[in-house]
Amino acid sequence: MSQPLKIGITCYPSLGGSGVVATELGKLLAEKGHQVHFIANSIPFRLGGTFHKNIFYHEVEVSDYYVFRYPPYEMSLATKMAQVAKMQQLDVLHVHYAVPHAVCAFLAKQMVGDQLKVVTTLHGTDITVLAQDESLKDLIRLAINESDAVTAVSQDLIQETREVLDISRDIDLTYNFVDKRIYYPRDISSLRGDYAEPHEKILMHISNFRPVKRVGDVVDIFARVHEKIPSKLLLVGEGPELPKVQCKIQELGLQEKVLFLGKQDDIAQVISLADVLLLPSEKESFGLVALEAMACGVPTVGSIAGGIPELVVHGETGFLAPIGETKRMADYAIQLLSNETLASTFREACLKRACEKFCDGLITKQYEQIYYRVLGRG
Ligand code: GMT
Repeated sequence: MSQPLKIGITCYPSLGGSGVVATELGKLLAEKGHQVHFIANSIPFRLGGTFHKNIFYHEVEVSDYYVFRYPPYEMSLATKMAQVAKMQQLDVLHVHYAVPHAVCAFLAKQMVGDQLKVVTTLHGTDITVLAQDESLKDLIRLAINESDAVTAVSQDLIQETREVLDISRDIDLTYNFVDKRIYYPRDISSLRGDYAEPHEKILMHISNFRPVKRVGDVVDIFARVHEKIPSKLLLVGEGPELPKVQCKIQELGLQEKVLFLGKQDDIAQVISLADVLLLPSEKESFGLVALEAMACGVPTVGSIAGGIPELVVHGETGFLAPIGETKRMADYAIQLLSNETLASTFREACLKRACEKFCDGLITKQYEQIYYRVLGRG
């Protein structure tokens, strides 16, 4: 390996795809011998309580000085980034999300000096939601333009970033990835009976139940599938749309057929229970959950939105239809669930694609190359 680096990572530490990607990347970099310093407001959940060699955690504490109407989190974060960078002599600060993390990294760099290189990874919401707000646009553009390198998790997100923010700089494509030691088809034989009868198929949806996930469509798709195929729907996660979804399930009389599993940590185990994953999102910059499913041999039926088509190959590792076309999605799911040969072909294709295109080793190496490049050691 080239010289080990000292890398600071800032991400949203709670449950969510960007936090998962950032934390798993940090763990893999640490395993490769780099020193990784997480700078966040709480310990990233994927670090758990276990000890990891080469991983350090620096907590951001927000000042509650009485003249502040709102606690100035961003100032505290920028200051902490600069302190850690100076104290630990960080080479690179890798921030996930432009707002507020890349903005804070920009400030930290002003305090530390140009030797600190900033790499920003765009995960979606900062472009697809926040950059639509005119009052934030200039700030997001500044944070992106001032980063030493910018990466985005799909080609679609790169294009949207260029269009929405009128940005012309280079943006590297760094897809989401899965650790193949964790994401593989798990043996669920002793567990499956707790969720479905032997003759029933299992459809699954996993998300944060935000409107953008269109969980109502998940229920519509399931209602149609259930008319033709004995099946259960497992809903994993929690979020603002959950009460509405519960009402819809009651109205359709499907309450015996839909199980709510709440938030789950061991997604590989849970996802291995599924015959099909449903992801009919309105927007989805990549769709990490569909990759997690793919790596466990589970095909996705979903929408042609954002980066999903870059991940799911229509007719090979899943089926895709335009956003909101729940009948078509249901027909695709029925096709998969009623044909064992087709299901097993898709399963094999899923395992192959996840391993070849989105494995941890490949993507970690891409990030390392970007770090060395911005440091002039590429
Ligand atoms: O899916 C979410 O809403 C969570 C969000 C996040 O901030 O963690 O996920 C985003 O980043 C993930 C990791 O890059 C992507 O796989 C998700 O597609 C993306 N979510 C959206 O674009 C809605």
